[in-house]
Formats: sequence, C-alpha cells, structure tokens
Amino acid sequence: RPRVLSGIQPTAGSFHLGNYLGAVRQWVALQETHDAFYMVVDLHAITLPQDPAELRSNTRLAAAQLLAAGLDPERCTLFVQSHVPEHAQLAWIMNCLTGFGEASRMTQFKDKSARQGADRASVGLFTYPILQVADILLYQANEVPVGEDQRQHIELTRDLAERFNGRFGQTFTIPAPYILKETAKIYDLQDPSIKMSKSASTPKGLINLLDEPRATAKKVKSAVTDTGTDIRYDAENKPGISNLLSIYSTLTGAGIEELEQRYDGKGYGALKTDLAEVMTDFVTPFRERTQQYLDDPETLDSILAKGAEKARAVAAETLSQAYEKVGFLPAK
Ligand code: AQP
Repeated sequence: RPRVLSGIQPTAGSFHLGNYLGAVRQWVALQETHDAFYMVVDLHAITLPQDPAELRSNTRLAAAQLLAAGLDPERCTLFVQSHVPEHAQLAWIMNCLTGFGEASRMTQFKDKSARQGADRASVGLFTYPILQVADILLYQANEVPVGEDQRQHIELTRDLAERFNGRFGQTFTIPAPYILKETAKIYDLQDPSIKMSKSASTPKGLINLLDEPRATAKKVKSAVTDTGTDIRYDAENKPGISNLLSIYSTLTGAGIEELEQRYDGKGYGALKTDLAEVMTDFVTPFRERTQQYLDDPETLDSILAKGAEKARAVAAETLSQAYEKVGFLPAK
C-alpha cells in the first residue's frame, strides 16, 4: 500500500473547520487505502511560545479530536511527534542541506514572523518547514494530505529529498502533495479573501469544532456574502457564497450544481439556515466523541504509546540509513 504522512498542531485547543475539511477529513478516508501515519506535531507547536501545562493538555485534546473525527488506531498509526526523537535528529541533517535564502523564501514564515514582529520570531519558526521535511521523509511517504497553505513546504521536501539522494545516493522517497481542489482552502466566514486560520481569523470568521453548536450556527448565519441574491459558485466574484457552498457540499456529499439548483431563487438566508443545521449535526456528535476520549486519558495515552512504537520502528530504520549515508561513525 502506498504510504501517507501528515500532522496537525496541538496549539489551537479546538481544530477549526479549515483543518478538518482541508486535511483531517482526507486522513480519515486515506486510512482505508494507504499505510497511514498521522501525528500531533508538538515540536512544531513550540516554535511559538507555549504554556507547558496547556501544551500537554492540548496534545491530548488534539489526539482525542483526531479519533473523534474518525481515525482508527487499527487502521492507521496515530502518534505524538515528540515521542519519536528521530524527527529532531533527521531535521538537523536537513537543516544542514538547506540554503539560508531557500528557507527565507517560505511564505508561511514570512507571514507568521511579520505577525509576531520579526525580532521576536524564533529560529525554530524559521526552520519549521525543515522539521516538516524530516517528518515526511522519515516515513518514506508517497503522499502528504494537507491544505493548499502547505504546498510550498511539500515542494521544499521534494527538493531536499532529491538533493540528499543526489549527494549521498538513493535514500528517500520523493513525496507528492495530496490536496483536494474543493477543500484546499476554506475561507474566513467574515473575510472570504483570507483563509480560515487560528491566528489570522476574527472569532466570528473562525468555526472551532468544539464551540457550543448554537454559537457555530450563529456564525454561519452571519457569514459575509455579497450584495447579489443568486446562489452560484463563482470563487472570484462571489467568494463568500462560494465558500459556503464548498463547505455545504463537502459536509453533505451533495454536488455544488445540485445545491445551486436546490437553492435557485431562494436567497442567501435559506442556504445559511440549512447550512447552520448541517454544521450543528456535524459538530454535536464530534464534541461528544471528543469528550469521551478525554474522559478516558489512559486509553488515549495507550493508543498514542502504541502509535509511537510503530512509528519509531519505521523512523529509526530511515534515520540509520541517513546517518550511514552522511558518514556518521556508527556507535558500537
Ligand atoms: N483554511 C484552511 N483550509 C484548508 N486547510 C487548512 N489547514 C489549515 N487551515 C486551512 C490545514 O490544516 C492542517 C493542519 O494545520 P496546522 O494546525 O498544522 O497548521 P496551521 O496552518 O498552522 O493551522 P492554521 O489555523 O492555518 O494556523 P495559523 O493561523 O497559525 O497559520 C494543514 O494541513 C493545513 O494545510
């Protein structure tokens, strides 16, 4: 079976709708057809300041949400990044293969460091994409299911894998991004020109999956649309309504054209009211399942411990090949 690898940060507390539709939903589907490795990326989280106790509880919370979303530990390997030290070890080698200018071109770093103030941004934030390179290459992943915002990092991964292979001999699989067009980028409900994001969105524009369902329904009903009345998918001229149609279509399985016909002449209000209900039906059981996993931390921790063991077996094998190729003297 081809292999997939992806990760999600534990920082947000709750996943948002963009995380779910852009990435996690695909993870759930891919565990049926692929040898799937998914992780909570706590090493990535500390690129921004974290409260230690919160980081720990957010890591469990992220794992609980992944299980609630449908990941099945029998079908995939679910683990916490810091439980597998090989990530940091391979990242060091990759750091040494990356040009400073090359790393400086990563747009996510530019955006995030600008938001923080360039002087306050950590070196860890700068090398974040290179840790991601190591994450992917350690598992010899063929595909990486992510949202559009990660495409540049996958390109960097491909470049560095080719560079390493070219310099030291065939070692790493060259991965491809797995990005679904319809959900590659979910937009902020109040400002459909920006992606829904935990750090850039306003609270009203961001759907957190663990929020009170009624608050979520309210956000959907007050989503920004345009001045027209017709319900038509047109990302350029009607970005707000197109975003709602994408969300609706993905959550229900109804095609965009089918939705356009269903709401023909009915106005934005009807679409929003129905989407609010669809969203409520989705988040209500999701919250309950998440809470069930949180109520049983022993089971959760044991799932993560088993996942880490499986992940380490693969990661250690790749790392030892890389160490040998680079020329490190084996420890006796
Ligand atoms: N709006 C989005 N649409 C589609 N996919 C998205 N992803 C994030 N936002 C959207 C995808 O979610 C996965 C996990 O994201 P993450 O938590 O690891 O990273 P992130 O990009 O830091 O999440 P945010 O909310 O976008 O954080 P900030 O605001 O800090 O930048 C990834 O596959 C991502 O593509």
